[in-house]
Amino acid sequence: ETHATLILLRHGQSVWNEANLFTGWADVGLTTLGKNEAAQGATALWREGHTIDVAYTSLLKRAQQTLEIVLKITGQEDVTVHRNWRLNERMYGGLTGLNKKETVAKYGDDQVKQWRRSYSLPPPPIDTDSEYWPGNDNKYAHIPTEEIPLSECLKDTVERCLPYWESDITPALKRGKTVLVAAHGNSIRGILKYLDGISDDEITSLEVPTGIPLVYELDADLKPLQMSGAVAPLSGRFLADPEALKKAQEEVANQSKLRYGVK
Ligand code: DG2
Repeated sequence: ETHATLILLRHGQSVWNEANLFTGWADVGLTTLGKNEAAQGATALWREGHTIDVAYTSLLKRAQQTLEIVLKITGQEDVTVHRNWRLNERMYGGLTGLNKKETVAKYGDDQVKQWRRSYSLPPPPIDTDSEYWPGNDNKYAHIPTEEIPLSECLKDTVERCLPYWESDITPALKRGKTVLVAAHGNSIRGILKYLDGISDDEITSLEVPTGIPLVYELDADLKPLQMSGAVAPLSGRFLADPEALKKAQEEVANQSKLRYGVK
């Protein structure tokens, strides 16, 4: 029996998604397409009649903008929004700002696939002199320096995400609330790995497209219920038709395949 509802939403296309750059903690806004994706996601949620009780997002504006669009379009601007760095995208280290395909041309397909999708192999560390090192950004002035990552693999992302999940998101779900989390490709992959108990190996091929809400129904122990229309290994359901979903997921994977597209 459904006790609580969890909605996970990756932000719409960002300026750096469009340019095909590794983004991580770089703080870039949405493109016009990205805003439209957020609006479409909102419409899909509205059609299903979801009433959001509380929302969580990262400290990055692409996720915050997406959340704002969703709350506005669904007429729920009054919902309380909690922002926390622990929901940020995986920190992409020394790859931040590099073009994904140029990086493949330089280091090869396998290496870049490892950097993007391996569970426990982090990308090279960022230089602390870099404008992209979060320690140089006042937004993170409240975080002890030793907790600010120089680079993260998905495992690192899960490890810094889960304490917030436990302390702030779990209590709302335990109280039977409908919770919306507007976050990022890899922070959401981390949450999904934990929620659905996905193996280190299987998580490498799971892609989260931009702007498509993913709905989970949880029981009183916060175990996910198997939803109809869910695609393994997930027990929750993306609000998109299966073909469109598959295409959107393939596009994410293809961002680092040289033979696809121009960017
Ligand atoms: C993307 C994900 O993050 O990239 O950091 O480049 O969800 O914030 O757009 P997002 C980035 P990939 O791991 O899919 O390459």
